[in-house]
Amino acid sequence: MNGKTENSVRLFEEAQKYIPGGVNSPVRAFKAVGGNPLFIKKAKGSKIYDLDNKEYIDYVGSWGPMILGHAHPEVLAAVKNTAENGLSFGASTKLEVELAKLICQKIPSLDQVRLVTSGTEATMSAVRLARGYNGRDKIIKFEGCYHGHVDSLLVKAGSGATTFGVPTSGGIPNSCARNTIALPFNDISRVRRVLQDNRREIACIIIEPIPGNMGVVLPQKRFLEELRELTERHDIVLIFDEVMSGFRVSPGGAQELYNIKPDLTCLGKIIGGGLPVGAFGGTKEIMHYIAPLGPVYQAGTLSGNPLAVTAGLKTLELLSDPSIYRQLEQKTETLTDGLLSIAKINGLKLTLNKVGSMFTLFFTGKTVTDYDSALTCNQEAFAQYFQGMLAEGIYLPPSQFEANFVSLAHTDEDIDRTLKAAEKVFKNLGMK
Ligand code: KE4
Repeated sequence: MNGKTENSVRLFEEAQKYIPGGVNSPVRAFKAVGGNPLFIKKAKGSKIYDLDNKEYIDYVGSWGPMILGHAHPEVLAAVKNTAENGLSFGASTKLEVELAKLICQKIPSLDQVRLVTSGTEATMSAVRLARGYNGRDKIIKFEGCYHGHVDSLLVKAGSGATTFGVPTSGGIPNSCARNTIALPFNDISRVRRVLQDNRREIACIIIEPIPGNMGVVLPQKRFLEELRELTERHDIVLIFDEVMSGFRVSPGGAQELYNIKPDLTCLGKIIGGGLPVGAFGGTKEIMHYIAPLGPVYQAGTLSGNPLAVTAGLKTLELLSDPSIYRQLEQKTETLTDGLLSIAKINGLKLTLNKVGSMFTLFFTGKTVTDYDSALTCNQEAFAQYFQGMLAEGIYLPPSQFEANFVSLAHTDEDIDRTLKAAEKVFKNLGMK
């Protein structure tokens, strides 16, 4: 046992008595990388601290929300202030109107948004809305994309589903899965063929415009534009799942970066600033199909919760200086350029994909443009890399099929320390 994490080891044993697998979300279990998951006591800026007070430079960032860094003083102060007035009312508040308005101002494709409490709720509701809007049943998603644990979307899904080799989850009735068509990302000819064969049967196409859940993969030239052209031609609702990329890759998300206007957008993570907020939104024409205006039901006890909305509002306000995204990109570029050159010096053939401040280092010499190429990675080598970096005080996502996140709080010194750790780890790996 690594003496340094004995309190985490002990608590993990206790946790497994009361929580399946000892975790409340599978990817936290370290199953893909081995060893004992860490239990975190606190976090500040770019650092997290485990129960044994060991400090780590954190590149998980709660899987995306902590773009400003952990425990930002202004976010904490705003949440504490709101908490003084009560936690939840089950009635509307001014705060949720302010957040909805700010999101619509930042993302021009949104006339309206509905706030929910997770990315899963956002994507589940968006798919139901698309089906209710055009009365069709079938949906298209892309292999390796993960849209939360929604029955109809847990087909060839990425993130934890791929990490544990169950891209299509148990417990999903055939009647549900058979309406979901999973196609290779970046393959527009396959999309074209499927639309020909399923004329007027496809309700929506849902996509992570920049997938982060098979690791980070970039859309190839014109893929997204052609997808938009095809969905317009076939009257199919195009849903951008920007739960991860929204407010991460640019102030207006991937749709701003690639200048595409989807019909619906799903958001989460950063818009909650670390507290539970998701959202789905789009054109008034479609959004007016949602209850209480229209026939598509959707609801939530804690939707628009004042505390969560406060954390999201303050986070988005602090992100409103566009120069922030250039700073994030520069930090990420220094780190990723360094990782690749150290890997090369040690004879490691690795591929790195990045957009803005999210990136993935793939343990394969192939370029990674879709799910199949991502699956060529050497997961054993990745696990050794993960554990080696952890021993050096660097906390990475515990799966090859996830994104790393750089925050505004990551300093040049953090990046230097990370690259020094990589020098040691890659040297050992290179000798194997
Ligand atoms: P949540 O229900 O976990 O808030 O969001 C689901 C979701 C939807 N869409 C995208 C593009 C996502 O990345 C996610 C969730 N991301 C994972 C990490 N890849 C959350 C981490 C976890 O499952 O514990």
